[in-house]
Parts: sequence; C-alpha cells; structure tokens
Amino acid sequence: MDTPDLVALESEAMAALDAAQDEASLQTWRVAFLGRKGRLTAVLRSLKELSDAERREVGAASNQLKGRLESGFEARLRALQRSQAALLASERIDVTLPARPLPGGTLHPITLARRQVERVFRDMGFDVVEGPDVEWDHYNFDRLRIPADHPARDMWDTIWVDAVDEERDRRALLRTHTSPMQIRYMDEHQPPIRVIVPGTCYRYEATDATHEWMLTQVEGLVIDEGISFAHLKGTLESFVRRLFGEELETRFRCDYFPFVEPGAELAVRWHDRWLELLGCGMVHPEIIEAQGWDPERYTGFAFGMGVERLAMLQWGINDIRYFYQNDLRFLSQFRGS
Ligand code: FA5
Repeated sequence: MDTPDLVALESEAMAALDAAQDEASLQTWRVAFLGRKGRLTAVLRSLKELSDAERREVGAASNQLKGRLESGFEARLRALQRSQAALLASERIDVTLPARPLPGGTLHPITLARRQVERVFRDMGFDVVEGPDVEWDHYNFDRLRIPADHPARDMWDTIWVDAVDEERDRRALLRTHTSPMQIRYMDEHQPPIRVIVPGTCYRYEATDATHEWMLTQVEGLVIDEGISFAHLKGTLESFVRRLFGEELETRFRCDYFPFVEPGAELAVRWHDRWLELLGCGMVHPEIIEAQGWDPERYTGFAFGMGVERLAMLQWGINDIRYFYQNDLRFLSQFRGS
C-alpha cells in the first residue's frame, strides 16, 4: 500500500481551517479531519496495513500532524470567539441611558395671538370661520362696493393670480383683506349674524417696521335688528381691555372704507405714536339691501384688525418683520397654546 500523503492532507486541512468563519463550520471541520470517521483517523487506522518500518515512520508523523491540527483548531476557535466578543461589545447598547430630548416645537407667535383673539370673541358669542386666501376680485372688491375703476381700489395694492373666470368676468387675486368673507358669509347665512374670520392677507407693498406684505387679519361681522355704533364701540373696547387691561390708551377716528358708513379706525398708543389696529364701521345699507334684507330693519357693524400689530403690542416687539424671518432665536421665545 502507498504511504499516505500527510503533507497534502495537512495543507488541505489548514486551508479549510482558515476558511472557517464561525464555530459551526469549525465543528464541521473537526468532524471531517479529526472525527471518528475523519480523514486523519482513517490514516491512523490504515497504519496496520503498512510494513513495520513504514508504520513507525508514518505513525509518528501522523501523531504529530494530529497534534498540530488539534492546536490549530483550538487557536482558530479562540480567535473566532475573540472577534465575536469584540463585535458584541461594539454593538452594546446601554438601555439605562436616558433618551436624548427631541427638539420640541412651539406655536408661531402669530398663531398664539390669533388664538387669543378667537378666544375673546368666542366668549362674546361669535362663531369662527375661515375663507380662501386666493379670492375672486368679485368678492375682494366688487361686492364690497369697490368697482373696477374706483379709486378706492388703490387703497389695497393687489397681488394678482393668473386665473380668470371669463364667463363671469372674474379675476383671481391673493385677498388683500378678510372683508370678502363678509359677503361669502352673508350669502350663506341669515341674520342674526355674529362671526369672526381670521386669515392671511397679501398686499403688494413695501415693508417697514409696521407693514408686511403678508399679514394676518381677523374680520368681524355682526348683523341683527337694532345694532348701532354703540355696539361696535363697546365690543371693540371690551376686546382691547380683555387683551391689554385698562391702561392702554385707545383712539377712535373717522376713516373711509367703501363698504361701511360711517367708517372708523381704532388706534392704540405705541412708542409715543398711534398704531392703527383696525378699520371698522357700520355695514353699508346698500350691502344689506343687496343681500335682500331690509336696511331699515337690519343693521350691523364690521371690523378688520391686524394680528401682527396686536402681537407687537402684546410682546413689545418693535418691528413687524421679525415675525416672518424664521429666526429661531426670536420664534423660540414664545410659548403657549
Ligand atoms: C382693511 O383691510 C379693511 N378691510 C378693514 C375693515 C373691515 C374696515 C371691516 C371696515 C370694516 P386696512 O387696510 O386699514 O383695512 O387694514 C386693517 C388693519 O390691518 C390695519 O389697521 C392694520 O392693523 C392691519 N394692516 C393693514 N395693512 C398691513 C400691513 N401691510 N402690515 C401689517 N398690518 C397691516
């Protein structure tokens, strides 16, 4: 019988040992080479078929090889266990660590101010509704007694939108005030009416410390029998007192808006000057009549206030432009609901 090629067996065994990447394949290797029916065991069993001299020589070499394979196995096993332990250690998670806090948002100051206004008027029995930001000139102007060629349109610098309703001769715009919702609401409801409409308005105008091109208004509309200018004044004065207390100095002055008669503005004392908070007046009788209601029987008042201006007063902010610069150092100072 040929003497077994122990050199080839060793190099094959060692290559297979290196290739074993986990303990399971290592055990398979052990069975294949050192197990009861393994390759080396087969060599040892076959020794008896050799001559005495060969048996001595091959037997000694086989036993040495067995020793090398066993220690190779042990070394590989330890190495695998070490790298597994290192992997586990690197993936260890300390579940007892407190969670990192998530950055919590706050409401925008204008949202806070707007909600405050809504709360006060809700307490006074007003409903709250909203209307579209993109509006037809029909509601923004015409139905408010501001026809196409009327100079009063110049009171509001308009941002037009590329949409035309040719059938009804209407052009779309970004509403310049919340007053168009007076008309939309009257089209859908009968007196008595008591509603406020908060919302965003847009004007093509230069900005400064008290003017933004995007602003928030709250429109108010009350229509019922026997509503007088005294109701208008009383409602607005108690609103201002609720928000700012008794100390704030206020001033009513005549003003002109085509959809009210008489019209007025309410200003408040602010840094040694008057800051106009809102426009208001008695709903024009022609508007009441256009709704099919008898203006002798139904009267009403309306107002439109600037929410940014209210917020400036409330928090002592001296420039309206802070609100929409999105600077977190400014915005994160406001908390509330
Ligand atoms: C109007 O917009 C009328 N629709 C108000 C009204 C309603 C009158 C109902 C009568 C009856 P005026 O343009 O004055 O009016 O704006 C009303 C308020 O919005 C102002 O008093 C001011 O507080 C605020 N406002 C107007 N323009 C700006 C602006 N560019 N930036 C910030 N606030 C503004």
